[in-house]
Amino acid sequence: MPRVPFVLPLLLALALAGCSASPSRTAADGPSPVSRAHSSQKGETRAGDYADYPAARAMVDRLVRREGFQRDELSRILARLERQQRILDFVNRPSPEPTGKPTGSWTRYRGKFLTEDRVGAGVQFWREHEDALELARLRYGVGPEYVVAIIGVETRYGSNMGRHRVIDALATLAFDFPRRSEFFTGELESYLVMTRTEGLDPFTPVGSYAGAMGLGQFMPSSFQRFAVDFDGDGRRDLWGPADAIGSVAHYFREHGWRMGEAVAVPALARRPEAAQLKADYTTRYPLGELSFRGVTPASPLAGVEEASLLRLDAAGGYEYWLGLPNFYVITRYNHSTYYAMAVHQLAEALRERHDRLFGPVRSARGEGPPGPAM
Ligand SMILES: [Ca+2]
Repeated sequence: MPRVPFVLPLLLALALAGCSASPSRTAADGPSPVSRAHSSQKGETRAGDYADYPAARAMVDRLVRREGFQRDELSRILARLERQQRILDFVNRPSPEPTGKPTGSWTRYRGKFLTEDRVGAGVQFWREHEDALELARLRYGVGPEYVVAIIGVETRYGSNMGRHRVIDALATLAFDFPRRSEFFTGELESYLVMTRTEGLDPFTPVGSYAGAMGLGQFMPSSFQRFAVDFDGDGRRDLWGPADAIGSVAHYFREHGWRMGEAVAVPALARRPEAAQLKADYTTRYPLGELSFRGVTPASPLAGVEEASLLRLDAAGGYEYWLGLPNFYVITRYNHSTYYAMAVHQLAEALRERHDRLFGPVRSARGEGPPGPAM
């Protein structure tokens, strides 16, 4: 989700999505069982769970002052917000202690995304939206396989876009999750601006537990900065495939995607000391230093002088890769080595399957002339 500085590993998000069985609700449904339980514990009378929160009132002041909102309009919205205790329970639960030993976590993570089902559905999505994907390639210089892979990992091509009412999710994390309150308060403000701009009822959209929306799971601030109206209907609609495709490609371009360049290459680690080297998408090693430490690319890397060292905790032992600038771009979507590698490997599987079935249409690996900027 651009997100998307996402606060938790996607795997945990998936776990929550999996246990989120309740259908999306509307305000007319009344308080959720969770909110009601919370309110009765504190003996409160419900008038919106956040109507009297100082932080919520301060947000109203800012939106009135900076964005020209009507105060009474915002007060009516505050009066309908519902705390989502389930989200708080999820984000506050203890994370597992790192053991420092291989656990095969990458193999399990990869297995969720690199499935026959997800590759097949991705190629179908690609065919259905070929025109928009081709336009995105020309305009932003991002190959279709990476746009499709992002949408595939985020929402399985739009089939699982989340069931949480976005405004409640954002308010809950803004006002009841201190560690990230600044971030989510900003997102809630961006959301209210977005729904006003787009003419949406702020209580209608549903998304992830963190307020990520649509096929590409954009956070509201990313909507403001990177969403595009790609089908020309005058609206930026994250739930519409064409706008989602254009917006994901635009996000990549703005974060420095380099058309046609490699993303990551497998590496060989010839000495056990490799396990001691710091390894994740933020690292930068000159290839000469890595070679000195026994880590070399499995195939020649022309024109590359430095790379990130990536260590994947695969069943059967660590797997090493070298991450290139495009790999880092994928992590701007979700700050996780595993996430970016799953996107990369799904993209490669999609490209291979697509080209085998339909031929390498137009260009391979997103290569081609850059189009005019929007
Ligand atoms: Ca549109």
